[in-house]
Amino acid sequence: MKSKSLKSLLIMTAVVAGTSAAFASSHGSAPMIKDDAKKETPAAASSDMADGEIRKIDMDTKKITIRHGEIKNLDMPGMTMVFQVKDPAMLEKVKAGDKIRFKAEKAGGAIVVTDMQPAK
Ligand SMILES: [Cu+2]
Repeated sequence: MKSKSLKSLLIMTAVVAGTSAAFASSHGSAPMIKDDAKKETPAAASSDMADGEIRKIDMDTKKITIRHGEIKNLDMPGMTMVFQVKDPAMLEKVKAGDKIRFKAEKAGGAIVVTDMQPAK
């Protein structure tokens, strides 16, 4: 389990690096300007909630695949990835395709969704 988590982290790092390179070459400076504007926005109470769209829910392994926007507290850009959940009951309230706002934290080498609510 531990080595698998590490491998996921390495893959994620590679994806992040690849994404940055792609932006630099094909999108010019537009994404960078957008990032800067976001950082200057005063932080609201909900600023550590990330936007996401559920792609897949696996009740057997208690894991959820989310295509998510930037997760500021994890310093993570938008991507699609698998999360563990703090409470399996969270998975019963949502379904694939749902738009959500959620909070994720690093816990024991994994990234765990600790809070999730429907996006308005
Ligand atoms: Cu991610």
